[in-house]
Amino acid sequence: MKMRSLYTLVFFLVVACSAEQPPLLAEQLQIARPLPGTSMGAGYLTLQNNSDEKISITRVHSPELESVEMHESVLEDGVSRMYKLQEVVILPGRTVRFEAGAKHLMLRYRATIPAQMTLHFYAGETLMLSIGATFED
Ligand SMILES: [Cu+2]
Repeated sequence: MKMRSLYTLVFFLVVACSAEQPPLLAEQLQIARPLPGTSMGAGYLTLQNNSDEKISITRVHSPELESVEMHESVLEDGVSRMYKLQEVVILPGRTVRFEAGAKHLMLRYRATIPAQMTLHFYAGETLMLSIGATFED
């Protein structure tokens, strides 16, 4: 995947919780444009748990996209496969990195690629984090 086509900018961070310090922070968001002829692209970021309780992300949703899944790439007998994750647990004070070849967001686009998108991270029914992204070019 070319780095040139793989870039986004975070333009806002909103936390749904009323806590003074956001329990969950996102950093280093990078979203790959879908490969030509496909509707799928990967998303990478770091999630940091600033709270003193574990956070279990069970769902990611974007109104602008067809679907978002949490995936993990695993090397099995020399072949890279990816699996859907039902949850990603972030322990208190720790970070979880979504990156190439490991955990990642799998974004399924609609026919039109949006210039901007929002991603909502849920722990059960609780909205933990909303981030917005826009393609830079
Ligand atoms: Cu995937």
